[in-house]
Amino acid sequence: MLTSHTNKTSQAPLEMNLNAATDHVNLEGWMPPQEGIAPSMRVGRAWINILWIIPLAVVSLILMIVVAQQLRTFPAVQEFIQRYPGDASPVPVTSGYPLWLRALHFFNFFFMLFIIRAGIQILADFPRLFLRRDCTPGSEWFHFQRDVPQDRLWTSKDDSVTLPKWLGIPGIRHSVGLARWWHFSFDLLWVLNGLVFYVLIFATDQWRRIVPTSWSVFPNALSTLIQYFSLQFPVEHGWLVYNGLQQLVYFITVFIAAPLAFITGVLQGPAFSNRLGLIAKVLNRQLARTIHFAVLCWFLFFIFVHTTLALITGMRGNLNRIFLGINDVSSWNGVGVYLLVLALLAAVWFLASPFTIRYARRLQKAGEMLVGGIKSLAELWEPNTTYSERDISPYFWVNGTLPTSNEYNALQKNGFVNYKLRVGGLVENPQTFSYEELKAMPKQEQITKHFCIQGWSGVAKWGGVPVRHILEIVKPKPEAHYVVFYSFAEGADGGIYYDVHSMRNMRYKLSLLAYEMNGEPLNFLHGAPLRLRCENQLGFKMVKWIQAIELVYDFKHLGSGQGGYNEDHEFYGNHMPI
Ligand SMILES: Nc1nc2c(c(=O)[nH]1)N[C@H]1C(S)=C(S)[C@@H](COP(=O)(O)O)O[C@H]1N2
Ligand SMILES: [Mo]
Repeated sequence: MLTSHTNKTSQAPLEMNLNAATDHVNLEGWMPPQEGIAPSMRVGRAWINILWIIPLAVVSLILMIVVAQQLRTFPAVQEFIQRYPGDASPVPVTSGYPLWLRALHFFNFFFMLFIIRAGIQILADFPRLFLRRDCTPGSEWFHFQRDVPQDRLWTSKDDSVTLPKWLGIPGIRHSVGLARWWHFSFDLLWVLNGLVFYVLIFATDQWRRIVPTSWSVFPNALSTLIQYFSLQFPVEHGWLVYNGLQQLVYFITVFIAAPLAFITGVLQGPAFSNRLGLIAKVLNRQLARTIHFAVLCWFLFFIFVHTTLALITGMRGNLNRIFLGINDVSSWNGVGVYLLVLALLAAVWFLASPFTIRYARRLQKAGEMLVGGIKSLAELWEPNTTYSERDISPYFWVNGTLPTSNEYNALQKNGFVNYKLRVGGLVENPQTFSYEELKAMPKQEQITKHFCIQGWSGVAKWGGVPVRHILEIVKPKPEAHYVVFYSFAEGADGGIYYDVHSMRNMRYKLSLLAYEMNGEPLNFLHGAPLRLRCENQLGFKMVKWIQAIELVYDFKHLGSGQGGYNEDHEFYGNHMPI
């Protein structure tokens, strides 16, 4: 039945020019590795290697110890510590460390390890952080990549760097597609885990451990801080109440950092950002990305301090509580379980990257099953955020593999006067449109923000024909469910670049076949003569150098059947509103 829909279309030959990809990462054909530079941060005009933080932290730790020990010799400080010994809550928790709490604590940590590793991999795909949405090279505040070369075309793919396999997942260059499946799938599990945690702590008395109920939490926190730094630790009653410092830090981690990670995560996606207007203009993608990174730093700091203190302030007691739920300071059982858990985590840690490379397609499919549907709910929301002329970015990154065919070169040479856009497939009225005919159609202009999967963004003004106008002319048949865009250009791995969109997305007001950018004819690098704009999707779905459009019932027969070139070859998802 499928074939009856797909045969005899005018694009049948194009379909043959697609190529199938392997189901694993073929390391020979993959982007060659490229090292970055030490992560550096801008301070004024200078770039400072952030690894200086390590010696700086050691020196400040020593200083703080000296200061705290001095402080404790003052009678006023001693009185203060006596008055505020540390414990923050007047009401003790009576339910101990129930199994659900210990399980959620473990899963939280387990998910986070992989979320963090995959997150760093995503960052390495565009290893610069900006505050403003335009990503002009040189205006970043953080990077681990050299300055953008001025003497050659430097695409955003060129910018990606390789991470060690033990750090990133999967640790190969430009593997954002695969890293995102880990990141998003475990995000979903982490969010669900966190929601169950929120519900259960308030359904029981566990919330008292981490939610301050009295202003005395602040003097108690200060007092505990002095006590920790002076190396005479406060008396622990962790089974019953946490001290002020613990309470504040846990509260920030659970109720501020975690929700902020979620919010700044989804705001980096085009569907939310291009729908939420003002919010997205203030909390633009790059600011959201920067805050997302700051939250990562907080979590890394927290995990380090939390585990260090758990081990140095009564290791056996702490581990018995959190692993076994018993209030026993002398048994070694908790330590044994902890070591077993560490061994398990280490095994999974080192298997994650090779597994991802070997079973890339399965990972893509599993991720699609787990989060694909939920993510694509965002597409029900028509994108409507547009910008004004003065928001247009001074710099707009270029991405992708440029067209090189003789056919394209010939068309380009004489200004596309012989260009013919073919629109066929499951339509009542297959058509070809010349460049002149397209320009004579009702023109729409829109100033919108572009979101590349790698992390950069930019605002540009696009002028062209709304896709819905073309659809009205060719009249889709009822069984046309998807719209395929074929490029003149090949993809990085050979075979022509294509992508598949849902009918719904193509009917949205801002879906545009653009032949102008910023008031000028679309130039070669940005997709001349025609490129797609679909404002609730990531950039890779917006095919440049379009040669034909085909309406189809399904896309399983195209390429490797994943719904687009990068879906086939780089294991991206087909719906990409986030
Ligand atoms: N034909 C073709 N279209 C393509 C690509 C490509 O490689 N080939 N890259 C995509 C990606 S990943 C992005 S982010 C945008 C970039 O558009 P720009 O170069 O105009 O910024 O084009 C998309 N369209
Ligand atoms: Mo992209």
